Amino acid sequence: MSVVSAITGLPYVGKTTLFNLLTGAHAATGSFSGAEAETNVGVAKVPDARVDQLAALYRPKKTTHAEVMYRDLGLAHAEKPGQGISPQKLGDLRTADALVHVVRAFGDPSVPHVDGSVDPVRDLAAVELELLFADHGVVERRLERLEPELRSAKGIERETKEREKAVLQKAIAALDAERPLRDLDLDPEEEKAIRGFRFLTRMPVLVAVNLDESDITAPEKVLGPVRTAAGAHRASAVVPVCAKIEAEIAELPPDEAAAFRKEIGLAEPALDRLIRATYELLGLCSFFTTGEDEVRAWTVSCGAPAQQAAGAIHTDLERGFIRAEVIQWDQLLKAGSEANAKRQGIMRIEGKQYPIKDGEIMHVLFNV
Ligand SMILES: Nc1nc2c(ncn2[C@@H]2O[C@H](COP(=O)(O)OP(=O)(O)OP(=O)(O)O)[C@@H](O)[C@H]2O)c(=O)[nH]1
Ligand SMILES: [Mg+2]
Repeated sequence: MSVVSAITGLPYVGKTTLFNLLTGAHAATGSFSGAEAETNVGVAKVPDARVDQLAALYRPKKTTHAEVMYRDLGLAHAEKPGQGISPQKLGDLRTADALVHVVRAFGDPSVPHVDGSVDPVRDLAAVELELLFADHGVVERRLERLEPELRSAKGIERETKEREKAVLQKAIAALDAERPLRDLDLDPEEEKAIRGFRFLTRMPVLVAVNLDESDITAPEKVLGPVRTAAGAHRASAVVPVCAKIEAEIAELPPDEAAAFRKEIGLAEPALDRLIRATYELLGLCSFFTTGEDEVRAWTVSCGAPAQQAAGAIHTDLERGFIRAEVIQWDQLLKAGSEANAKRQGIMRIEGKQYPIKDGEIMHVLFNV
């Protein structure tokens, strides 16, 4: 699986600047046309030093990092909530795995703010409200259409629709109270009944707080209130970024970039922080396949059964899965080679149900 993150937020908060920084793209910034512009699409390589170390051992023909796809889509500054997202952008949002909300915390007077002042907590609430309205509209329309359908439905079909109606009523009650659907407790059956709607307020949210350069070394003053606001809801995380300066740094050669980061007090690139938070938020892990041809990282849900994880590589491997040879990446590095690891008995044989862990190397034996 390749993870898809949708970058959203009010106009002119630094979404495209962040997108460029993450994906190495050069999409136009500062044009104030994000809401009308086409969605920018780009791919970020997931930084993973383990992959690089494994590549140094195997010296493969090809080294492939995992990827996260980013979509940069603007919201219009709506007079009334519910008018800010165009239908096409709604689709781009709904089909993502996670949202990245960019909120502006930088003061720069040369960059206008649509609401006249810098207030990341207010902006966060404004965007949430916009998403709430979008979901509310979907639930309302579906409930209206369900009534006549229910009158003619029978048997199992009727039961299914009754269940859908009950969950949608729970949903609308939450939305009426301005609670995002992430906060709704649903059992697996209920979850299944509404999964297809891909509600925006049920998606995990990463709040990227676009800081002033001067706040990098002591960001909590700014981040604290955002953490409190975001933390009031489930499935959310807060990550500081400094989009403009970090985008400039990302253009430098790696050693110069590292020196510059150190100088201004940034411990690591924004990409590393954002991707780590995304994986944590979505409960994702990486496992590796290794060999002379390719060393490669794959993304799966943490604890996925080995057979299902094999499906990330190829459906044949899942279908014809027999067993897997598994070892933690650092144990293999310590052993120096797979042959040594086998001799030492630290390369284990695992079956279909084995829950894969972060950092494991897996060789799948299969037969189709
Ligand atoms: N000082 C400062 N300016 C920034 C920062 N991030 C972005 N900007 C500036 O803010 C303006 C808007 O940035 P964009 O990245 O285009 O913002 P956007 O959210 O994509 O805007 P739209 O797509 O038009 O809604 C540009 O002039 C950027 O250079 C930052 O961290 N600090
Ligand atoms: Mg933009």
